[in-house]
Amino acid sequence: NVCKLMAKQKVALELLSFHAMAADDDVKKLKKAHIPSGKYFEINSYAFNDFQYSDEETCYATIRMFMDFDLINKFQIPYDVLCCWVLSVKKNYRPVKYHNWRHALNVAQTMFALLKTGKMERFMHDIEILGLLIACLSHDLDHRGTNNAFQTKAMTPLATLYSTSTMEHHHFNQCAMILSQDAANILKNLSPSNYRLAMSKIEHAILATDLAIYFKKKSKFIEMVENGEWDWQDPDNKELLCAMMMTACDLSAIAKPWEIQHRVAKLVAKEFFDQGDIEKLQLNSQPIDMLNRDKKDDLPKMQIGFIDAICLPLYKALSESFPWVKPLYQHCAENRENWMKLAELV
Ligand code: 5BB
Ligand code: ZN
Repeated sequence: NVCKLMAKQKVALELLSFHAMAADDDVKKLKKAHIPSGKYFEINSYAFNDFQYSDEETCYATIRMFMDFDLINKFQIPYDVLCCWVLSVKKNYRPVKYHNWRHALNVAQTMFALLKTGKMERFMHDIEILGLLIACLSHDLDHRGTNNAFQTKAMTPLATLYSTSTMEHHHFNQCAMILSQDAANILKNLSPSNYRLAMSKIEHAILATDLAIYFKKKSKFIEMVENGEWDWQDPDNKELLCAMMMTACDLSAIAKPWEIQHRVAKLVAKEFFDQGDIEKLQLNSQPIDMLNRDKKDDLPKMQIGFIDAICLPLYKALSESFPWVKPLYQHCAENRENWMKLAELV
């Protein structure tokens, strides 16, 4: 297929110019740094707040998560390789308003909290914990602040290359590219079979962050939970559970304390409106309300719709099978109340 080949070539060219590994000096500096405790970062808390930390500290918090799961020992990750990987991942996020490195860190931290505070660790093998952490940190790599529908509408090379889950395939590709660099390959000491297993877990987890995939899978999950069928060791069920966990983490800004949720929602809106502006000006099309800055007063109403249709059902189902996850559900419900007040619906 000539069209696809050309798209591939175009994407490859784009990557050559953008793709960046961490600089040697930055790796050396991070390697020497003292890593503060998990307590310092409140890394176990569902109320983790990245706004208070410097860029350096976000790297320390990331490394702390690998330490506190003992992944460095268990998978023989050379410490300088871990430092290089973290810095390279961070560098391959773009400075867009919402889908940036801070979002990736927050998603990974919520996964950490689900596993530790939510006590879901006991359902996972070490390789799954490693895969989930890597997937969370990598799941939006090289996001351009525009969604899948935009890629299709604007006929970007990425949309030609991947017709469904366009961005998510690209995020995984970026993730694999960073890992393919020897200096950043934190999986280098895994056995070949474990390596393949980790990569396939990572791929599934990243692709699961496409909301379209979530919509396809959620009914089965909710049904299983309602029927009290909780054999999470069954491979199919485990894959479904990991997918639901990825979405729960990806959307977890909605389940933060109100001050954080309010601030993040405004960042999400800004990024959406930037896309809407491009659609108006470059594609000459009328963006949907969510992307249209003329509809910015509808933000509280949209958040309520988002919470009711997507977030609350997910956190409810998760906390029914994992009671220690309940705080996410409660925060989300509280935020719904606050948005109701702002929408002047109460
Ligand atoms: C979400 C699904 N979408 C295809 C249509 C719109 N909906 S929504 O009505 O539930 C909606 C969600 C509408 C507005 C929203 O934000 C306005 C600022 C949101 C929303 N989405 N609000 C949030 O706080 C967050 Br977090 C999110 C998730 C954003 C990332 C979703 C990436 C999807 C890419 C396809
Ligand atoms: Zn995301």
